[in-house]
This record gives sequence, structure tokens and C-alpha cells, in this order.
Amino acid sequence: MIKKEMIQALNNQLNKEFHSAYIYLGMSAYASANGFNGCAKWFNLQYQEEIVHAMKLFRYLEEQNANIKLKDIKALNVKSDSIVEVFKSAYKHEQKMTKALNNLSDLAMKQKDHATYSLLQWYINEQVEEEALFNEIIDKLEMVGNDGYGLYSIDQELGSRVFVDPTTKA
Ligand code: OFO
Repeated sequence: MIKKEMIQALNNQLNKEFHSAYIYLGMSAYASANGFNGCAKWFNLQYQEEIVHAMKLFRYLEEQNANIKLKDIKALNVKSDSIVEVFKSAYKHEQKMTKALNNLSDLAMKQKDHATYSLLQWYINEQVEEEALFNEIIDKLEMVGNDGYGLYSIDQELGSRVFVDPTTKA
């Protein structure tokens, strides 16, 4: 049976997932206001992915008959001089999420909570993909620097992203 400490920890993670969604929505707004419409779409899809992450956790807590506690979500107003800096702060954020999920996984292991441990492995694998994705985009943006055509091409490429529900990925 799931322990109280774990329920509390998963409730915190639920808030973090919604917070991630909100962060990416803020980044989408920033990109859109600064002429990067492809990046705006990309961040909007990232926002949707985070909602899926949050809801997967929400459903798990429901299944465990846990008391779900929704918390306030902190807003993010992006103040940045360049799109690459926005992606860098997103990447840093994902690294923090990975750390939080690893800590949760440690707790599940310590409590011999196999069901929660198994759920958390899905999130941890998802983090590997997300960190790699952000890293790749940062590399490309750094490569083009301030070159207008380079930035335009990357923006176009990011704008072609389509939403894939992460829970349906093989
Ligand atoms: Fe982007 O991270 Fe959720 O888990």
C-alpha cells in the first residue's frame, strides 16, 4: 500500500508538472511576442506534454485512492534578451525535474513501493528524451548565433513539431 509520505511527495511532483506546463506556456508567450512563431508553437506543445505528465500522476493518485492536493501554480514572466537563453533556462528546469524524479524513485525504492517505482521509471525515461531534445536545440541555436537566416530556419523547423501524446509512445 502506498504510504502517506509518498502521497505527499507525489502531490508535490504533481504541482511541479503543472508548474512546468505553466513555465512552457510563459515561454511560448515570450517567443510569440518576439517573432519566433515556430518556437512559440514548440513551447505550446511542450506545455501540452507537461499537462499529460501531470494528469498521468493525477490518475495514479486517484487509483491509489489518495487525497489529491492541488496547489497554487507560480507564474513565469520571461525576461530574456535571446531565444537561446530561454531554451537554456528550460533545459536547466528539466535538469531540476530529473533530480526531483530521481529522488522520488529513491524514496519508492526505500519504501519497497514497487507500483510507484514502476510509474516513476516512465517519468525518468521521459526525462532522458526531454533533456536530449533541449540540448540539441541549444546546440543548433548556438551554432547560428545572431545569424538571421539561421534563426529563421531553426524557428521554421521547431514550428513543424506535432503533438504526440507521450503516454502512447512505444
Ligand atoms: Fe518536462 O518534465 Fe514533466 O516530467
